[in-house]
Amino acid sequence: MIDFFFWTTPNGQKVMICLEETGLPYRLNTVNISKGEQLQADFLEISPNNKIPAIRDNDSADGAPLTVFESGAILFYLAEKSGTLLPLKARGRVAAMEWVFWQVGGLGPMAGQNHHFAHYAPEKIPYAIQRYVTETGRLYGVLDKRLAAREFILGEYSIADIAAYPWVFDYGRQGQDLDDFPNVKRWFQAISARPAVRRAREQADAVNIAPNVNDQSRAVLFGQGAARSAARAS
Ligand SMILES: N[C@@H](CCC(=O)N[C@@H](CS)C(=O)NCC(=O)O)C(=O)O
Repeated sequence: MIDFFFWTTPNGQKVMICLEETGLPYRLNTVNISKGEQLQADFLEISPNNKIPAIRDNDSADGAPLTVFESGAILFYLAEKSGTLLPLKARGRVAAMEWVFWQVGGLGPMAGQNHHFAHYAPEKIPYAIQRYVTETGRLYGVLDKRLAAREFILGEYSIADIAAYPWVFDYGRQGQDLDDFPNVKRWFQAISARPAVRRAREQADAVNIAPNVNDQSRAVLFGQGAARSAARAS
């Protein structure tokens, strides 16, 4: 059994989809990041960067519980454990690394800042909003080009698609129009129709339908800073 530490965000959704696709048995543990549950000591033992998602595999290969934080690392771990969603040959594996790293280092952080400045920041800063809407659009364009000659990012459906999909899910909130990216649109519709993806969405909606952003959650999520990290560590 895998313990899955989850909240209903795109990064949490990636791992939820992956678990549903692989069929690996798991137990859902919610970590309400708006209330600061990611800062509790037992969670920090598993995820020292105080972020979801994280997992603990209680049936790891060597028999001892194995914890994994960072969504990209978790996707690779689950794909390898299940023997699915990852190409077997070296070239395909390299492409999987390229596109999962592209998502965790590019699409995720840029779309995340896009959400932040457009929807969560207490003041509207036009330059910041424009900067991240433009960069998100550029990344959609990169994905669109990649998908022009392929059904999915690596050809076959894989963890590269699972990594990117939840970050495209909110395209409207990111100031993007999928009609500008026809290959992304086709890809998005194909993934949205997958039963595992639907199950993952239903589970997320059952946990938390409305995003909970208020002054208190803003203080928890956006007021951490180095001083708080140091205080926690001591
Ligand atoms: N690079 C990390 C990012 C994870 C992340 O940003 N998680 C957010 C939710 S999507 C979180 O837990 N935030 C809580 C916090 O910052 O305190 C990953 O890919 O796993």
